[in-house]
Amino acid sequence: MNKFLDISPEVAKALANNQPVVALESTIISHGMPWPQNAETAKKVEQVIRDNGAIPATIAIIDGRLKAGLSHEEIDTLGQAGLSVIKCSRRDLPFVIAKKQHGATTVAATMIIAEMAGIKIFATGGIGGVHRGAQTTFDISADLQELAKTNVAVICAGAKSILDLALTREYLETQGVPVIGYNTDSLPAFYTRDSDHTVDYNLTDALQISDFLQAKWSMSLDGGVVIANPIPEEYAMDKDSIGNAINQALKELDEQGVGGKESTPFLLARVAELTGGDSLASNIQLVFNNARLASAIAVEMSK
Ligand code: PSU
Ligand code: MN
Repeated sequence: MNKFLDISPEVAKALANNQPVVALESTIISHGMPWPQNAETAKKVEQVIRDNGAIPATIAIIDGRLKAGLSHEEIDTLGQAGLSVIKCSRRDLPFVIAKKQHGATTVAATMIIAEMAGIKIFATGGIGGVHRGAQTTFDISADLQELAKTNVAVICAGAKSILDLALTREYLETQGVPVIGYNTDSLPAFYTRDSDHTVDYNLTDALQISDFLQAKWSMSLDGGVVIANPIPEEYAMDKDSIGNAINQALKELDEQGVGGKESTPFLLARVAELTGGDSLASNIQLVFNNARLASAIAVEMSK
């Protein structure tokens, strides 16, 4: 095992007994939602995973240690610290480890640590992708490169249309990353159940998804899989109002010259503010929904 990694006793025991385990990220806690809803959601999502027969492993960096499995106190620490915690993608991990700091892991960094720990299934809200205007800014999330090489399946509600979804699809295709729709032919766009884009394959139950993952990794076709699960109908948002909020947030991003790793948190926060509490409630529900599907897949994988 990696010398910087701590697997919690509960997660270690589950992995040793081939019981289902679902990884969770921590940038969604520190940078994706406001305190205290962020920590409350992080704890509730762990409970949803337990209720669905799997063991949760929230992943983060605490005092320079890679953690697979956090205590409630550690979740509170990250939630309360919010944006002051270092948002860690692949390139940030060595710094935070060497400096013995706390770090909140993005989809990319969570995949890296999940793979180190031996966890194959990871539930989150939305993945990073190719940003609008990437033709000139080159702003492409490191999540996509991680999906190209690290063997972890990411169950998400698609990607927000703060991104260029068409370019994100093209990038994933080039990198050989399959995009599975769970009971949908359309790529979900986080707050809305569909978009103008398709998925590669529509699979309709956890067993089919498990068979797909086993086939991919048995052939040593390295890399991740995006499993896109539409937000439940009753929490889906109106396309126009969410579209307007996203356009406004993108305009402010441009005006204020925000770039680099700050872009995504800036856009997430502005969209949440502009849509009021509605989008936060939807965001929380779609994470629970993804945790349920991820648990069902992890249960099938462990059979
Ligand atoms: N998209 C969301 N919610 C999030 C994120 C993205 O709808 O919380 C977070 C995830 O942690 C994701 C990261 O991995 O932002 C991507 O950041 P960047 O674009 O800087 O790679
Ligand atoms: Mn970026």
